[in-house]
Amino acid sequence: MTKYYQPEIECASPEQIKAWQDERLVKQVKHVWDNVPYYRKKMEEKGVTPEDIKSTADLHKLPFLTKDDLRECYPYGLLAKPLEECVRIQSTSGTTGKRVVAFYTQHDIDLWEDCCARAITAVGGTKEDVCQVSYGYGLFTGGPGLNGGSHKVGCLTLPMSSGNTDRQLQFMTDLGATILCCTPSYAAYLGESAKEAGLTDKLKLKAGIFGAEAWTQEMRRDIEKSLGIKAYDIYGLTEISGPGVSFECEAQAGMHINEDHFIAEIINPDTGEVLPDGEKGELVFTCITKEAFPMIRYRTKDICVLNREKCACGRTHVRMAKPMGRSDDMLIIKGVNVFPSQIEAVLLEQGFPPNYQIIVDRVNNVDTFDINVEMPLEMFSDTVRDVTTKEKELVAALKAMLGIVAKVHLMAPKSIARSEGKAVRVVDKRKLF
Ligand code: DLL
Repeated sequence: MTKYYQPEIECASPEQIKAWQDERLVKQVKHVWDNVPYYRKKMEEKGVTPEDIKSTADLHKLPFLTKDDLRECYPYGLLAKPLEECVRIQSTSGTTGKRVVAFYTQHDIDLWEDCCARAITAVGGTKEDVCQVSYGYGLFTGGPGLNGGSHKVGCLTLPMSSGNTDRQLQFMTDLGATILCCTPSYAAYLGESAKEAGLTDKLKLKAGIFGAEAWTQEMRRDIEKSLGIKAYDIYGLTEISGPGVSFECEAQAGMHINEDHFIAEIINPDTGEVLPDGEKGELVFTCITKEAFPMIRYRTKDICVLNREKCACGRTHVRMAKPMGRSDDMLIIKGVNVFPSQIEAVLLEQGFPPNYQIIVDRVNNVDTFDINVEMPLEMFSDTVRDVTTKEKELVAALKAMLGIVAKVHLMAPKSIARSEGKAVRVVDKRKLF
C-alpha cells in the first residue's frame, strides 16, 4: 500500500522541517512587508521589521492576526499578490458581515491540493480508488479541496457535493465508491439512510475523511459500524487554505499538521503567551508557502493541544488533537459557522427584541437547531395567522443570513428567563468536547 503522497516531505527529519520553516518564514515575512501595507503597519506598531525575523525562534515577535483584521481588510486589504495573479476565491460559511474571503494563486491551489492528496493517501487512497466527495462545492473549501486532492492521487473522483441522499447512495453503490469525504454528520446520515434502503451490503467503501466540525469518538465508532469503514478526521480553515491543514493517518491518534506549509503555535488565549507543546491553548497558524493570502500568526480560536511524540505511521510532522472547543462564541451547526450575533442582528431587523435563546443538540448524529424568540407585546396580541406569517418570515430571514434552517419558536413576552449576569444565549447540548 502506498502510504505517503510525498514521503520525502511527510517523513522528513525534524531538523529538515525546521530548516524549511526557518527559510520560508524569513521569506514570507519579507513578502508581506513588501506587499501588504496592513501587515507592515501592524509590524511597525509592534516595532518589528523583517530584519528581526531570522528563524522560527523569532516568530513570537510578530503581531497576531485575527478575524477582526480580516473583516477590516475585506475584501482586498490582505492580498499579497496582484489580483491578476489570483485564480480563485473561497469563503467561510457565514454571513455578509462576517464573511472571510481568501484568495489563491494557481501555486496556492496546487499546494493546498497536495495537502488534501496527502490526507487521501494516508487513509489508503490510490489511483485504484473511487473517491466520492460529498462536501459542499462552491465557496466552501470542503468540496473543491478534497476534489483537487483526489485528482492528484488519481482516484476516480465523484464530485457529488452535499445533499440529495438518494442520488449519493445510488452513485456510491453503482460506481463502487471506496472513499467517502463529507462532514461526519452527513456520513452518519448516509450510513443510516443506506441501512434503511437495504443497501449496506452493496457498499464498497473502505475509508472516510470527515471534518469541518467537531465529532466525538462515539460518533466515529457509529459511522465506522454503519458504513463498514475506517473513519478519519481532517481539519482546516478557509483562512489558512481549507481542509488538509492537518489530517489523520492510520494510527487515528491526532492529525498531522503539514509543517512544511504551516507553522503551528499554541498560545494562552487571554495573554497571547506561547505555551509549550502538550499544553492546551489556542491554535495559531503561520502560512509559510502561500502567495496570495499568507496569514501570519493567525488566531484560529480553536482550543487544541500539540503532540510531538513519534507517530507509528512514520510521519514526522507534529500532531494536533481534535479541537476541544473555541475561545470565541462561534458555533458550527450542520457544518455551518454561526455566530449568535448574526442571529441577534436578524431578530432586531425583523422587529423582535433581543431576547432569545439558541438551543443546539445532536440527535442520531444530526444537529438540531432551535431558536426561542420572545414576541414584542403588539405582536403577541395579533391573530394566530399573523404570528405564523411573522414566524415564517423570520425563518426565511435567518436562512438568508446563515444558510441553514432554524426551527423558530415564538414565545410570549417575558417568557425567556432573564439572567442576572451575562445572558445565556446559547444552550449547546451536544457533548462534543
Ligand atoms: O471547515 C474547512 C474544512 C472542510 C475542514 C472540510 C475539514 C473538512 P471553515 O468553514 O473556515 O473551514 O471552518 C473552520 O471549522 O476553525 C474549526 O473550528 C472547525 N473545524 C474544521 N475541521 C474540524 C475538525 C472548514 N476536524 C473551522 N474538527 C475551524 C473540529 C473542525 N472542528
